[in-house]
Amino acid sequence: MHHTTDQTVARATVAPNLVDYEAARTAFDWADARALLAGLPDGAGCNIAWEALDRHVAEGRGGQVALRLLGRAGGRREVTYAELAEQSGRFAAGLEQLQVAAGEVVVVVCGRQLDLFVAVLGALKRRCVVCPVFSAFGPEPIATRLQLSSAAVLVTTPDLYRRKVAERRGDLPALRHVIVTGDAATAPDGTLALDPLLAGAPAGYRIAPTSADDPALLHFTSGTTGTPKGAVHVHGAVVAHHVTARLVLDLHDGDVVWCTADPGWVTGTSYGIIGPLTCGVTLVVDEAEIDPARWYAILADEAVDVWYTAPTAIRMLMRAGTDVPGLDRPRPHLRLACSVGEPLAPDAVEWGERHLGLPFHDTWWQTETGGIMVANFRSMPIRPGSMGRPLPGIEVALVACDDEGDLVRTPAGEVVLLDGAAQGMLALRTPWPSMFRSYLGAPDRYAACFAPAAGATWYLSGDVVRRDRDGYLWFVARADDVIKTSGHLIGPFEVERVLVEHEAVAEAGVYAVPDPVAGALVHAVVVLTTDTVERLAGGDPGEVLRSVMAHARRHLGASVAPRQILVADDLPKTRSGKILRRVLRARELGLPVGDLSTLETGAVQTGAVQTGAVQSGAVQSGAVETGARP
Ligand code: 6R9
Repeated sequence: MHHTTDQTVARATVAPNLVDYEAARTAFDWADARALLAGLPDGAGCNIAWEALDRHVAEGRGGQVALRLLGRAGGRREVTYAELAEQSGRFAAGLEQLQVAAGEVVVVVCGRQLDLFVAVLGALKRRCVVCPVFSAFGPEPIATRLQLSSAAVLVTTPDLYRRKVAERRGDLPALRHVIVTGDAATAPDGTLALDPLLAGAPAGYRIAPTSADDPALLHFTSGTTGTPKGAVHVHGAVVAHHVTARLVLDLHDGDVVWCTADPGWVTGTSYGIIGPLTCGVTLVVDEAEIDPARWYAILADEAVDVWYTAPTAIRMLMRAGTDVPGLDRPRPHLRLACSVGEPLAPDAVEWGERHLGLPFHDTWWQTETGGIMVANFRSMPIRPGSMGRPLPGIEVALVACDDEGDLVRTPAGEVVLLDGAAQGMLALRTPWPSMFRSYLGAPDRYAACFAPAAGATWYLSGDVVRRDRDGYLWFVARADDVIKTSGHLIGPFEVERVLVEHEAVAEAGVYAVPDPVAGALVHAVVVLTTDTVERLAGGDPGEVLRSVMAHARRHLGASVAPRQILVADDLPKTRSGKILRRVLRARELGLPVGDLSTLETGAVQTGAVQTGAVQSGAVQSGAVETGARP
């Protein structure tokens, strides 16, 4: 299917949902946004799955295509709103038959396939708390999330179960049911097959009354220290998913929408499932990994109207060059391309304009915010490199930080809000519908995210940004040590913990180094226990490092494991014993260590000697580019 229409004409026929930013901001009211949703019949409350599916069926749009699933090996399958509503209802009824109660956690570890949508939306109908987990994680991060969530149910594939969960099943006493995709013939021991479960469950599931404050989604995210944090979102978050999908992604009736994010991450849930489905559009879902020629074919053949992707993917397309087949195809439908997850450099915005015929519009948000908070709207001039301006209904502030990046507090414990053009930590005035309501089992960590100022309570994002005179926001840096690699947030502690589990590793420090495509790569420095090196490898640290690398990849998965591991005699630490990851990074990059030595007078140990290095399995005498791709 090739389109010959003039691109600008086709696009111009669709007026933006947000025409005038200032006017929309002034007029906005969350009550009006709430009124865009249907609500459960008979005033029974607000349920995400109802808004995403059954609402459309009830209003006569059940025949509309909800999902267009593109198979890894080719082939495409369309599923209507009515079919997805029925299948997810059957899944909810199946959970009921298994005596899975409202409020229990259902973890979904699954590729981008139909079953994932059935399970996520079905579990929401049952009023379970859905926790999507990235299927490329290794056994360790998956087990950690199953444990921390006390999941009652896991939905996965037989293959993922065998490779990543089976051996850890004994550590998961709360896990009562593992449901695997497919039929009984391929279901491993100790699991239930999804297909017979759906076939045996009754159709016509009726969603029980659901409060907007009932927990609905659990997304694990990473901090600098400690275990991953489980951010809990409620059913009422759908108000924000919906209105931001309209105002920022500019979704209109009949649109074909492609969100490239994996549903194992928050973008893949908020905008790869919920927001677009509540708008009644057709979602393109590609099972395969990124491939430039495939992606250009999808944009053209599927007549994608709105595309939501990430800087790491855009950089990959840019790197692949302009000879890739399909880049020059006409895309008369493509009306808007948006980006999220990392800083979007001006050259990426301009590359879109030159080669796709339209610039990328950057958006900013986090797992904790649940939905887009800052954006370059379709109708607003883009300032390349800027994240844009706050959403209508969202008030931002910049909070003063000192030279070390710590928040400045008044004696009364308030933070200090900066006026006008300034740089500080980005804060959001509470509340808004998709604001996270807790970190599961960690009330202190939750409380630490908020601070009072100017008669309000502010959520502190942890991102340092600059605001220009016109209110556009520009990303500066994270205030903490978390690593964004290929758009995925990785906590250094989770990696360090696995490294030190290796018998030869006494200590480990994990940090980010910049990478032109992935944005950042995970690197590690380890201190080896000399006697173990002697015993295991006759004194050859290279051989031990190879085994540390293999250990990391086996337990963490290749997307989380360090790309490079160096050996040092010791790690730089603060007086209180915290690893100075920023120093490790500065050392590797040959950058000045900065003011840290004055901050921690006499406490920064220098002089760590590199005695070996290993990169993704190969031992190198120095730092060598692997060219390996995520
Ligand atoms: C949605 C998502 C959140 C962190 C956030 C920030 C970084 C997101 C960005 C951006 C620069 C943007 N981030 N959008 N940095 N420009 N437009 O990514 O959620 O995985 O929780 O990550 O990602 O550092 O704090 P999450």
